[in-house]
Amino acid sequence: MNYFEHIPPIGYRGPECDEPFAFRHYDPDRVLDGKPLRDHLRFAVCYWHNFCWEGTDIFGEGTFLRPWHQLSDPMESARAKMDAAFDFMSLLGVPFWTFHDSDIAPAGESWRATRDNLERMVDYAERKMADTGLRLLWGTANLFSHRRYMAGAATNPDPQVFACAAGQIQKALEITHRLGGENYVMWGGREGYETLLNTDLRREQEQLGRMLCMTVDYKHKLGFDGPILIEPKPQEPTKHQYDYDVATIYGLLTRFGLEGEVKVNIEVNHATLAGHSFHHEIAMAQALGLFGSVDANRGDYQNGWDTDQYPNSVDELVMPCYEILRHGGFTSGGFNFDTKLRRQSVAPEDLFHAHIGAMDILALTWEKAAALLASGSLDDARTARYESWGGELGQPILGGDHDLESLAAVVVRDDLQPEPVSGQQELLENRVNAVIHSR
Ligand code: XUL
Ligand code: CO
Repeated sequence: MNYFEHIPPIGYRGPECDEPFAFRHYDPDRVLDGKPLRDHLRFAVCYWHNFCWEGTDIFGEGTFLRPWHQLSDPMESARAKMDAAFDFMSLLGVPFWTFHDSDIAPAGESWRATRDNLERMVDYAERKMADTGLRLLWGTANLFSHRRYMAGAATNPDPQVFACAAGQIQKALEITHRLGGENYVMWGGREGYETLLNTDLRREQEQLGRMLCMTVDYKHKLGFDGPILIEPKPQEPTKHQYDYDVATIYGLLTRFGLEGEVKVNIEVNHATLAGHSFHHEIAMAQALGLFGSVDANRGDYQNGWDTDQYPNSVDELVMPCYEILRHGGFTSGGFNFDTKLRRQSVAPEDLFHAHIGAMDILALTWEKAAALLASGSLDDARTARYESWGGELGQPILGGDHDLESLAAVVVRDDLQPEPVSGQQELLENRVNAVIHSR
């Protein structure tokens, strides 16, 4: 079966090209600041939305009718799905992929059978990765789809469910390590509550802390040197999720002594669901030393849920990209497209149009963000704004040489009457727009 037989490999053809199966901005070999764009952007295709999801929604059946979903033998179907996935990713020319354990292998009658199926599919993936050169950005365990996890995985009231989740994490981390994964992701879609009427908040958060500590311990035992990344999301599917946003995760990590061990995977549409901008979440993660990776997508301004659409706006992405670049760019992370087609986009070609557009927009944005950084205009303004903290009043305050009484004495002695200074927001917005709209 060759589902994408009629599609050519996607290459860079330049901004004037109007051929749909080509990149207009993403030239993977173009060197920017000594590094090819491929290594700056570190694009990854996600397995679940593209190859597992059948185009269902809560009211409607699957619309995609992918051939690998029509096969009756589950392992044959898993192999056909993996063939299609690797064909797609090779034609698209992304360097990385991402998956959940249950995306790549079917569950068996017992845990032993499930783990055997997974092992066989990992063997298959290992060969495909060697043949195509594709690498694994991250792996993860699906601890939210099966009905046993309806009341949480780590935060479940039943310790047997906690144990099942631990077993899945153990195996998923082991196979991520075996496949050379660069990170391991934990998204806690069911780690939260539907109602406080039946929930012991303190206990559930302690259970979550225990699972995180066990995961970090096992990572060290395995010798896996990539970071564990928690992916914040405030709600959906659960009414309230404990990994609400970056700042909340920081609180959990310090509570359980895991600072320095765990970072974050920030998803655009999760940031906006939390009432933040994507820029805010990136900046907060950088400020707290937690930045790891990005699930690149976008929401819909009219909908209050996670629509997981493909990124398509330079204006919306330029400041987040600038924020990533300002702190040195990606290390182990990258841009993973945690994105799904609209349900009416039933043609195989639609998977290409979606990813080509997203990769082009991010490549263009990255160049604009690099130009903004190189111009120094925002950094200069920011440095100037805080300059007096380096002076004779600011230094001793920060150094701990003052207390409230000594500062009160300084205020009275020098009769301090500080003059407000312009924050220059509009000027700075104009500077950003000048870079976005320059040729
Ligand atoms: C759900 C979501 C997940 C994680 C991995 O909103 O983003 O797909 O990225 O479990
Ligand atoms: Co995600």
